[in-house]
Amino acid sequence: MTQVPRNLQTIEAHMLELQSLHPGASGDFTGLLNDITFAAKIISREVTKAGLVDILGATGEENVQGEAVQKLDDYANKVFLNCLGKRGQVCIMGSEETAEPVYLPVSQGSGRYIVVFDPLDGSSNIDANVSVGTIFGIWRRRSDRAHVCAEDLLQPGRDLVASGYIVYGSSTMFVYTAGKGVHGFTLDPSIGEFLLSHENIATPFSGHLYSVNEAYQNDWSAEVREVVGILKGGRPGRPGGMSGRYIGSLVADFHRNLLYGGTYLYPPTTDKPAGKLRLMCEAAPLAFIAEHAGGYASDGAGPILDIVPDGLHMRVPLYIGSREDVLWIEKKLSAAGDKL
Ligand code: AHM
Ligand code: MG
Repeated sequence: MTQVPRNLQTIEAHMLELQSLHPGASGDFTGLLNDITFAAKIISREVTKAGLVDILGATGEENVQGEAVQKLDDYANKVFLNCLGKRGQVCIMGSEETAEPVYLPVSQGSGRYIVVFDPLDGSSNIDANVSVGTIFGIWRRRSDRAHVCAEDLLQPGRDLVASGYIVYGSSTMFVYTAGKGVHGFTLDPSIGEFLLSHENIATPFSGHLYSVNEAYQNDWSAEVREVVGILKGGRPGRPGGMSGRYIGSLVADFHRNLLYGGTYLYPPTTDKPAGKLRLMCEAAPLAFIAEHAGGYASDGAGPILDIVPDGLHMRVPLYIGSREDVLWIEKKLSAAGDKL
C-alpha cells in the first residue's frame, strides 16, 4: 500500500510562514507570490503538452479548435500579465517579451510592488524537449502611489524584495528567495501543488562545472579566452580542470550549477558588446538567488546586484555561480580591464 505522506509543506504554507514573521503584513506580498505560483502551474501544463502539438495536428496557423496557435513564450507572457497583481498590489510589470513596461492603475489596492519577468527563457529549446524556465524579480515601489514613474522600475538588484525561477524540466521546480534562504519546491502534478523539496539551498563555494557557449570564442576578448582556458585546464593551486556543461537554457544551466557547484558565463562578444542577457529580467533576479545561496554574480567588473539599470531591457555580461570561482573570474577580468 502507498505510504501516507508526512511533513509535506506546500509552497503556499511556506509563504504564509514567511508572512507570519511580519505581524503587520497586509498579505499583498504573499498574494503576489501566490499569483506567480499559479501562473507557473499554467505554464508548466502548457510546456508539458508542447510535444503533443504536432500529433494533434496543430502544426499550421490554427489548432484543432480552430484557434490560432500561439508561440509558447507569447502564451507564457500573457499568462503572467493576466495572473499577477489581481488585487492591485502591482504598479508596474516589465517583461522580456514586451518593449515597454506596463503601468497598472493603482486606484485600487496598494500598488506597492514592481514585478519584472522573463516568462519563458530558452524557449528556442522547446521543440527538442530541453528544459526551459521562467525568471522573476520583485521590487518595492519607491515613490508615492499617485506618481509611479520609471525611477520606480529602474532599481538595482540589491533592492530586490524577492526573486525566483521556475525550471520546466524532468519535473517542474519553483525556486525562490525573499531574503530568508533559498528554497526549492517540486510540482506534484497529480495534486497540482508545489511541495518543499530543497530547503535552504546552499551552493558549493567552488565548483567543478563551467557553462559557456564556446562557439563564440573567436568573438571574445583575449582575457575571456584566457579565463575560459584556465577554467578548463586547472587554476594555479587548484589542479584539475573543470568540466563543461552548456544547455543553452539559462535557468536550467544556473539551476544545475547552483545545486552541484559551477559557473555560468555569458561574456561580451564583438557583435554583443554588453553580452546577451538582460539585467532586470534575467541577471539581477538570478544574482539575488545566487548571493542568498552563498554564490556570487558579476559583470566582470563588479557585482551584478549593484548595477542600476538604464532601461528595462539593458543587457549585461554575466558570470554567475560558485562564489570563489566567480570572484576569481572577476579579479582576472577587471585586472585586465577586459576590452574586446
Ligand atoms: P532568450 O531569453 O531569448 O531565451 O535568450 C536567453 C538564452 C538563455 O537561456 C541561454 O543561456 C542563452 O540565451 C543562450 O544563448 P546562445 O545560444 O547565444 O548561447
Ligand atoms: Mg531570456
